[in-house]
Amino acid sequence: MDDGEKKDVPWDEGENVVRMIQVPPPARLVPVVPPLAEPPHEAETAEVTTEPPVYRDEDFDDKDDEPFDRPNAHKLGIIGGKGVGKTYLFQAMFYRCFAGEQAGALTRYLERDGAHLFIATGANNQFVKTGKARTLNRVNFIKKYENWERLASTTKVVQQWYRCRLLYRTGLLGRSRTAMDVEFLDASGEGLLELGSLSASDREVWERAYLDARVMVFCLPLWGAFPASTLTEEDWEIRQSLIVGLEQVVNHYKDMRRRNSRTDRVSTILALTMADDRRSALRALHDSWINPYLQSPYPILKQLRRETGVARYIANARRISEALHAEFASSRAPKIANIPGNLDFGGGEPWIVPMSAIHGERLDYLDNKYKDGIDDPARRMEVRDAAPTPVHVELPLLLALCERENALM
Ligand SMILES: Nc1nc2c(ncn2[C@@H]2O[C@H](COP(=O)(O)OP(=O)(O)OP(=O)(O)O)[C@@H](O)[C@H]2O)c(=O)[nH]1
Ligand SMILES: [Mg+2]
Repeated sequence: MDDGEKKDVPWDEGENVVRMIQVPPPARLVPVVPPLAEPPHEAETAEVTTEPPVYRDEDFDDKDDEPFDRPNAHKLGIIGGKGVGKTYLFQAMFYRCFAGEQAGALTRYLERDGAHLFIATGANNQFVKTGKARTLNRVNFIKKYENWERLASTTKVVQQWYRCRLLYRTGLLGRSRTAMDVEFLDASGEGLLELGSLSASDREVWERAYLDARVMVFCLPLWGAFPASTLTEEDWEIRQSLIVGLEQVVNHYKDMRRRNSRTDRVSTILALTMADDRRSALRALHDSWINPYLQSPYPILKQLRRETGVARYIANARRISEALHAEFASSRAPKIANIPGNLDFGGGEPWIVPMSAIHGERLDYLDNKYKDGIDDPARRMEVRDAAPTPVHVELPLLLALCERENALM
């Protein structure tokens, strides 16, 4: 039986859940982003063979000696099983914050040039000791993402530790300046997070990365939770492994807290990644919450900059989250219905946020069209001026900010 097959919830009935993003954009702003190319007929999810990120000297802006560990860093953990979109999500988050003016709902808070990126260099080759922080060249960091190059799956040996420092304004008049350091371990789903059993050193890395995180983002592709009935046999199998992977990751997280007798409250976000993917059954959600943003992001980003924009955005996000809670609760499959309840670590049930880091069909289309790879001049021409559009990836950062300032949540 098709255990996960769902009828769409009536997203647009009653109160108009996402009225804000359905407002037609002003005509003159529409051409800013070229329309997305037609998807290929057979969208393949290519096996990733690209090189892992190896940072060279030119990737660093300077060689400062700042320690990576800062006692008042606000830790945000992003975890999930293999291939759920963690690496893309972090890239997309940074891309969205890079220019404060284009940071959507974060624009109101972010300083101009308010997003900075550091990488831990490790100490004595011990990954668990993060050592010094080196400033990363931000333009190089997002280069592959911006050029639609497929990012490699994160293996255990290429895991990296990042810190994204967001300088922002607080206070009634926005005159106080402060910083939030978001730490992110780009961990390997296969090599660390969803391992069947963890070694002592794996546990150390887990604890170092996630024990003190105030906000935890658990990733699961939207289509994995709510698959369309047209899924292929292969996709059904992948879907099963996505759900097994999430359960494993949550078990490790719970064990870690138990081992360390931690009962402190952690806010959780269930990131339903890849919400642009057609394999999801929730087409109305896609059409109202993802697609308008994907098609013309700039008018929406502009609306979100306003104070009323932020409040409405959070209100809309809350309604989407509530509707998805109802959707999970009504699933016929216990393994799906149980997911939100499994993510309550004293901070209440999670916010559920469908998001898209990159338009997957276009990524597949470019891979299929340019077999000669990324250096094909025609490909370069095609991707120039048509960078990916991250959709709602800034919400976890906004929620983390609210959490830190005890506001809005
Ligand atoms: N449609 C769509 N596909 C995505 C998106 N993000 C990632 N993907 C696809 O999912 C694949 C895996 O994404 P990653 O970000 O590498 O996944 P990960 O969670 O880091 O996986 P590991 O590094 O193996 O733990 C990518 O190669 C893309 O094909 C998205 O927002 N939309
Ligand atoms: Mg990865």
